[in-house]
Amino acid sequence: MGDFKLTSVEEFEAATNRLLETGKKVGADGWQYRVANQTPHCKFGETGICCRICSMGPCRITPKAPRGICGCDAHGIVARNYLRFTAGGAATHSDHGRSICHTLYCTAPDGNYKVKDPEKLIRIAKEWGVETEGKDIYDLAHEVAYLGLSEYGKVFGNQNFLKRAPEHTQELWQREGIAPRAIDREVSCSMHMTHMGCSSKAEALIRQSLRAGLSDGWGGSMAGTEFSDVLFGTPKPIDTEANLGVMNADNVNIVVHGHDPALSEMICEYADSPEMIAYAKEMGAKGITISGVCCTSNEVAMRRGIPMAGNFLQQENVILTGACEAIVVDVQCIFPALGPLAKCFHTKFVTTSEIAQMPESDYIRFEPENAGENAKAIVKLAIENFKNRKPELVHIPDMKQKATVGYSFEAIVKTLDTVTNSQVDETGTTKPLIDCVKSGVIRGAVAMVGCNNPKIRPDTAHIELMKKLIANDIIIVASGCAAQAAAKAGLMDKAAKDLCGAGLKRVCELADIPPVLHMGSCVDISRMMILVAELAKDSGWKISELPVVGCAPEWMSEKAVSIGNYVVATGIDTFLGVDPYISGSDQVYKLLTEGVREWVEAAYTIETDIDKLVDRMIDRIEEKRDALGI
Ligand code: MSK
Repeated sequence: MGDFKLTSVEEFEAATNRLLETGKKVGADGWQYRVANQTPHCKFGETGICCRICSMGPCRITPKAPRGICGCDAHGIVARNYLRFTAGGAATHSDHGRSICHTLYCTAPDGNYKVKDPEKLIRIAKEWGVETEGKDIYDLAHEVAYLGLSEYGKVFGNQNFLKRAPEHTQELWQREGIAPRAIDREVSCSMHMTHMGCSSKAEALIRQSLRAGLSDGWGGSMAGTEFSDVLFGTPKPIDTEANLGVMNADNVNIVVHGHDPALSEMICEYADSPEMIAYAKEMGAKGITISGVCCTSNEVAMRRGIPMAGNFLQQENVILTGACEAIVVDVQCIFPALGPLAKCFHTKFVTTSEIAQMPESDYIRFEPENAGENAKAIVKLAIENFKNRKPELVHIPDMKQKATVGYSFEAIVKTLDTVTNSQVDETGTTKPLIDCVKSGVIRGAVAMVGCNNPKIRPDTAHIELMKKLIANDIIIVASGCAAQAAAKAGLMDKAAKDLCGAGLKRVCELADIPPVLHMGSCVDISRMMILVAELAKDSGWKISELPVVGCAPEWMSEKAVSIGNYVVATGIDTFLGVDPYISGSDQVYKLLTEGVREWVEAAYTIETDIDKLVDRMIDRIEEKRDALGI
């Protein structure tokens, strides 16, 4: 096993505690203290039975008051809240995808953004019936981007990307009336259905939750992923490092945080320029280190090998190191706490999007047209801030692990082909992977996704579940903050193969992969949908028959609920470690954990006991194998 050792959650916590000590010296706040102030949480909110959709309330359901003022019961209230939660997530992911489409529309050979993967662009154009012959690649980019943008408000028909699903899945979606139409329509329709005096029937509201989720996973998120690849390149395996130790005390540290790679790509480009490096040296630093937090980090790690400083609940830690010259954010999952926290140090908190504007930040609005000059201005701002560091406050935990990341669908197919084929063909298929599953060398796969949530000891669920799954020969594909948890622990180091069962270990050796494959950011769960769709087509099995499950053990955001809905609606059983505020209605609970199986051949399992959660996933995978007779 050599010198390889996982980093434990206890070690993560010791590092955080040391940083909180620095925070105390400067009067800094932290999420750990705010959680203490906010708990116990309101039981009505927690169980989903508080309704504040109109101004007659808020109404809260109790045994003595079983209906709100309008007469809506607990089931209607819980289901309406659930649908609104989903719509929030679907809108957020999809608007990210829309912004990427806009960036693609703004590409030019001499512009800020260019087409880096023309083959993928041509592939999508052909898939969408766009003539490609003899066309200039930028004209094609604009045409496809325009079509992508039109998917948000298309007047008739369903999402274009649905045709990528196996026919059986498409038939289920049509049969159940959940094939998503225009993306914006599904979000609007969800808000309309939940308005006072519209739907209060749980079944109708849950059905729309699945449709809104599908408009995200097979619509907006898929556009976000595919067009990001066209713009910045389709990820391939690349080595990087993870955890706070990637920051460098001798260098200017710039941390990028959020989700949209359009900003971070440009920051990386300028920070790497000889001009900026020379300027940093002039200002007394040895160089410039860019690192990332949350999904922006996943984006630049996968394409550039930029190190990952941490995941969601570690965002305050990067400032607490006292060595962060600037934390530059785009959209989503950014704590408003960063503004006041940055003021306790010399750190510049730079917001860049009109979608995510926060007090106590420097707002430098980022658009495709000014991306180059503004990225340069931000990098300069950070460099000039180096001199304001307070050396007595600087402490970077000496903690990082090696990780190999960048397993896009294309990269997985190509890499796993090497397990059974010495001659890898140009495109590859998923058949070698299916053979591994059929023979039992790999028992199945878990898509591990989602955030951190203070309700769960941060990262514990991710790491403990992954350890047990790989020991049982179950391969993991991971995205979002779950992926970063794995990377911080060391589970994306190829040496982690020694923690696997004999079968998975052999596959890792032959294919030269870690047992946990980094598939990207939150929107990249669409890559996982493409993977299962191709596995189903190549194997002749239905998606719901594959020994594959989804899991979000520490999820917290509305986006995660939207994701859960499209993963279930695609036919993949999904396991949650945090309750989505539905325990106040046995009807809604039963629908989501059993009833939807009749519609889409999959359902949720909600289990807050992590040991039970992992055992139930393994049991489910083995049940599916038995049913297939493999
Ligand atoms: S960043 S949505 S905390 S995964 Fe995508 Fe992490 Fe969850 Fe945000």
